[in-house]
Amino acid sequence: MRPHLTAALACLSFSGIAGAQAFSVQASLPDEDRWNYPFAPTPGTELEASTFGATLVPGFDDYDAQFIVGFRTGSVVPPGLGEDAYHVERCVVRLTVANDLAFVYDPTPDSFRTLLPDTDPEALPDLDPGRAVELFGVGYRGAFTRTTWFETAPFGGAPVVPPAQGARFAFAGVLDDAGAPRDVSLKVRERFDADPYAAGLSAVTPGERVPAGTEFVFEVDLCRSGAALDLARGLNDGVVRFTVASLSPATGGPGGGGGEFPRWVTRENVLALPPFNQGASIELDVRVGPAADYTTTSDPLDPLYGVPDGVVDASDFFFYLDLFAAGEPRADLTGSSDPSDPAYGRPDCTLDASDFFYYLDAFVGG
Ligand SMILES: [Ca+2]
Ligand SMILES: [Ca+2]
Ligand SMILES: [Ca+2]
Repeated sequence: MRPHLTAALACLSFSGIAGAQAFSVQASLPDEDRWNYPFAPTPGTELEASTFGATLVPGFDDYDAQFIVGFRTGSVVPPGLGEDAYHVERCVVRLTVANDLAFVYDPTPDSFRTLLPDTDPEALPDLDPGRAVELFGVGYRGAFTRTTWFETAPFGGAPVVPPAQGARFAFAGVLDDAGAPRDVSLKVRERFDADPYAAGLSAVTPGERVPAGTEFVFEVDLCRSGAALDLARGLNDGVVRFTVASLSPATGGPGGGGGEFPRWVTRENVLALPPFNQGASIELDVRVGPAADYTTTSDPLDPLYGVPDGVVDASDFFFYLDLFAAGEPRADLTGSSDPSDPAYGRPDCTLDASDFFYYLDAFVGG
């Protein structure tokens, strides 16, 4: 059976797709970072970027001060192969806190209900002190797209409510089930819970104040809020970006005035350089090419075992069977076996029969 399958599939070649392999993006500094705040005096070149909320304040977004970090990936991961060609298997972003003991560590995002006034019938108490630092994607509006936006781009267009509500050209976003970006900047007023791609975790004890120099680690949940698709689109365009945001309380005034909110080290800060290396960093592993391509060889002793080669053949099929049988997260390829379902082809962190049938479809279709 096996030799026959090998022969039958030898004609399935994808040698026309350049760079169909696995890649690891590692950057200790972003290529762009920006304090994405309507009143930033020198947007894109600040030495620190704060994140805080203007929750329920008319004229401002709930996530008022956001921080965008971006990494150019085109020199490592070949761009332009189509979003379906990028199978992200891991993505971790790290940031470092610049201010000392200014805010309280909360590792878990709070419901929007905890930010409503007590008199609101939907209000809930915040049972853990502080507000989480959340990692979202970036959505674009107005004149900008992922490929045209830049670090020092203008903040936004005409506000929905002056001076700054609903105006930003690049906003904290998630992807909905259909893959369309949704602005989460006004989530409290719009009354929904936006699932971030990740919540920032640190070594600080929850509820304690965070010392300067503390690292926050964001392990992207690829099954959440369209994160995998968003990253695939970014890799296709040669740049991946994230919005860091927190609904930390601010007391008003320029730059948030006072308040219990974090400030982050930007790439322009001397602390971002060696030996400190406190700028935003990324580690991203991606398999590029046909979804069904996992390996070059079926020989576990060959160094190319588990290295995709752009060719889909029987060795890939048996490799996938092993992954699937072992319950490996890498075998999770879809949330549905129905091609008309938006979850088709998008990992859902559940390994079941639909993944296996998806693999079969991908294998037959290349
Ligand atoms: Ca909390
Ligand atoms: Ca292969
Ligand atoms: Ca699945």
